[in-house]
Amino acid sequence: MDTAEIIVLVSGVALIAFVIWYFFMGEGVRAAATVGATGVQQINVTVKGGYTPDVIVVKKGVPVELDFYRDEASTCTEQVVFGDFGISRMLPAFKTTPVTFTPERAGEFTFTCGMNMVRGKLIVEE
Ligand SMILES: [Cu+2]
Repeated sequence: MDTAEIIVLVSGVALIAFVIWYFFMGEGVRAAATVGATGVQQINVTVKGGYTPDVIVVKKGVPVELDFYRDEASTCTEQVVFGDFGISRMLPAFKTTPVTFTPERAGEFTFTCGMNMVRGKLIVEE
């Protein structure tokens, strides 16, 4: 093989890897909150260039505690906003910040960073 063939081969493999990553990761990570002994639906969310999980399923009328661990110092994600719930919180880097509220209506709600760039979805079920 000469250099040109190697370059073609390497970029082909990289493209395939990207396509696989795109289709599997593009769907996002979905998680349901678990109800603890205190009756609160708790879930841990890692903040690093996005939210993991980025689709969170909770039940209506039950208090929710989302514990955001911000695993980066990039200013993009320093704030999380739940517009539909009138909530906005600063997330200090490398710390866990709890966001608590009780969803009183079912539906799909978007939460974002302060610039509306990084997004996640909260699904409230009946
Ligand atoms: Cu941002």
